[in-house]
Amino acid sequence: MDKFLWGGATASYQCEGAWDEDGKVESMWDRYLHDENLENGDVASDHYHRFEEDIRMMKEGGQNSYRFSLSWPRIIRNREGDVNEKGIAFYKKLLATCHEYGIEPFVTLYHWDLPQYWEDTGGWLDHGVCDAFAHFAKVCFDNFGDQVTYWTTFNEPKWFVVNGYFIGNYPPCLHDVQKTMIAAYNVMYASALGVKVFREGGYKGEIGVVHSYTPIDGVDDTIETQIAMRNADNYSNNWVLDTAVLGEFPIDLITRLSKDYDISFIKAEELRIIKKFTVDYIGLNYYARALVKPYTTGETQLIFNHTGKKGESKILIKNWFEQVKDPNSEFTQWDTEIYPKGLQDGLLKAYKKYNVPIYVTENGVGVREDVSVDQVNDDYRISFMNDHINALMNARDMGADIRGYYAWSSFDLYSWKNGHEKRYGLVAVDFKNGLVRKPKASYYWFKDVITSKGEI
Ligand code: BGP
Repeated sequence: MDKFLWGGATASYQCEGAWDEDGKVESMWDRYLHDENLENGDVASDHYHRFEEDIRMMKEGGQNSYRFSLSWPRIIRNREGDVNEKGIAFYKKLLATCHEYGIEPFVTLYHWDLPQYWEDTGGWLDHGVCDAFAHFAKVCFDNFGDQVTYWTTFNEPKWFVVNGYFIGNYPPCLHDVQKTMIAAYNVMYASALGVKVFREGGYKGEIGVVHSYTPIDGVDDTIETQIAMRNADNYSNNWVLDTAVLGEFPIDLITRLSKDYDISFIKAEELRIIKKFTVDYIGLNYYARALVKPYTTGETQLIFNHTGKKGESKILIKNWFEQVKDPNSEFTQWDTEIYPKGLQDGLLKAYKKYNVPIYVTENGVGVREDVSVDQVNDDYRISFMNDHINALMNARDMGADIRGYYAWSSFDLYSWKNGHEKRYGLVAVDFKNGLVRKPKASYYWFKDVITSKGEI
């Protein structure tokens, strides 16, 4: 058995900065945040220039892996698919540095920074983007295939599709069920195309998908609640995981949607590709579960907390489900429930259903922190990670094939729409003071955990 992967995760837009350097073109997030005059990732953690220091700190922190994403607009210059050689050179250098320090790269192709030249014609609503993604994937496999063993097609299809097209808090900021369905379909088809290119090219290694996993619990065991739970599971999990692993969209979900919406965009020949090219593993990002109950009387209300003022979030979908708060649970300033047991239950459930290796590809807690001190004493993060790592180990002891754990995030970085003050890092980045890096207490604690558990 390969070694257990221990590390941290990041994403290109959230940490690299250098937003227009060395031939990188605009991404949809560059355009959106600039146009809206919101805090952006133009500089972020400046990982583009400081990756050597960041990777060295990973090594010194006992980690053996680093999960990060490649920026499509840094690698492909235009709709014709021309390659930016400077972008390729950057990632080759980054990957070589990982290997120099004995850090196994775990590489995501798409972590939300779609090139603006695709967003201009509808982004994930434009079916042409699927083949463009396959081309981008091939360029990456061809150029980095000898440096990478672990590939991920997409980070969290559910999160960027639902937030972008249904809730409307991420670009392109739509509230449109029909468009949400089309974007979701195109993303899952593009993911299968990525797997197809990988298999047909005979590249070495494994390819998977990373999902924002929300295990579902119900408030009681009535049949109405069980229906609400199934609805919530279809909304949150099944359309990504069933499709990527089993090769099928959940048929009850499609049947239900087909009553009110047009599903003629689903093509038989594309369903055959989805069925044939399934993933080797799943990456599960776990922040919290959802506790749900039926919701039949009021209107749909979707409110996402981007301010860090407790109590703002709402997910109520008419005739589907309502997400409620467990009065016995603790919640973060951003309304995320702290519920480690959900990770244990969720891993066991996912392994039983899908029977493929699982990596916990993100887990962490976002808080405001004063990073001007010599060392941030983030005991809340230590306790959060400790409880979640124990939950992972329990699931593993109970038979689930779990092969890695990644803290979100390796170091402080930009948080989508929240700016830089919602911090998750094991290493503090002082954004107001020269981007100086300082390990937090959790970094040293994590090192001890890795050393004591070893290559389990
Ligand atoms: C996941 C994303 C990450 C990261 C994390 C924390 O959904 O994959 O990119 O941002 O969540 O979320 P946030 O920054 O919104 O608090």
